[in-house]
Amino acid sequence: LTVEAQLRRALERGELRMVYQPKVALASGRIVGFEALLRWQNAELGEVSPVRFIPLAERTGLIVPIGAWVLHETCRQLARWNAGGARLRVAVNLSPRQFDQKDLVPMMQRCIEETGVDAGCLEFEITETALMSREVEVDALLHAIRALGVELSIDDFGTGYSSLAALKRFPVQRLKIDRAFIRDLGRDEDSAAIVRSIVNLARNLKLAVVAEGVETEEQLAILRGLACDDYQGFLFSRPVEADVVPALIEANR
Ligand code: G
Ligand code: G
Ligand code: MN
Ligand code: NA
Repeated sequence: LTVEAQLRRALERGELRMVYQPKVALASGRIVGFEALLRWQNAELGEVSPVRFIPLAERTGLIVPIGAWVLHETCRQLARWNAGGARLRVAVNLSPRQFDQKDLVPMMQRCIEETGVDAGCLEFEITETALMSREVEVDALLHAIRALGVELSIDDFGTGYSSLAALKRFPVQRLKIDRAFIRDLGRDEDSAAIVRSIVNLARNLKLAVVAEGVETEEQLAILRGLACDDYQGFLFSRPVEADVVPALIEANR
């Protein structure tokens, strides 16, 4: 079987699962939420990286049923984690191919209703490149998604070409600084200047700002000095299996 044929069967065979990477408030060190990340374990292919199969899913349109499964599964977990009154926020990645799905917003609404998740605790991450490639139509779609009560963040920020006008107009609540800039923090001064500029830009636009790919204490110290809100990265935790999440939260209290 080709990889595509294998991917077509992955859903019905139960080969997909979500893992969750904590996002932590810089000031308090508390877990504020997670990013949900898709994993595919196949008998023949082993564990296939999303870097490989997400583009395939996008090309073939499989991202539509897979994206619906991702959202339903994540909402189901989030509703359970928050059942005791917690208000963890979980972010799901949206592919630009899903923008073409006619019933995208109704599908999202169904997920929220069926799982009973608090929409205010759900977030979608959309890459800056995806947003800017189709600025005009995307605008209305973002407003429709936002009207569900969910939050929106711009992923991999700093790698695309957002106009300030677009940033101001899009109904987004958060910027995620691309990890390429975080990687070079402490190594080159340009990266520190870029990160500082993004944090200031977010402040001025009243957006929250998250650093991704934090791997060292040095990077964390620099981010703290810049008053970045939250961070995510291997330094705190790699993405973990769903059943590990409650213990991780408990240990972080
Ligand atoms: O999990 P990992 O860090 O290997 O992810 C690699 C890439 O795959 C990232 O760009 C991430 O955004 C993307 N990705 C992971 N899970 C999902 C998902 O559920 N949906 C979409 N559209 N992209 C995902
Ligand atoms: O593009 P997106 O931000 O959705 O990508 C998330 C990806 O980043 C996942 O594949 C995740 O495994 C990866 N990731 C998360 N933390 C780190 C980190 O500290 N270092 C590196 N190199 N990758 C990370
Ligand atoms: Mn992401
Ligand atoms: Na990212």
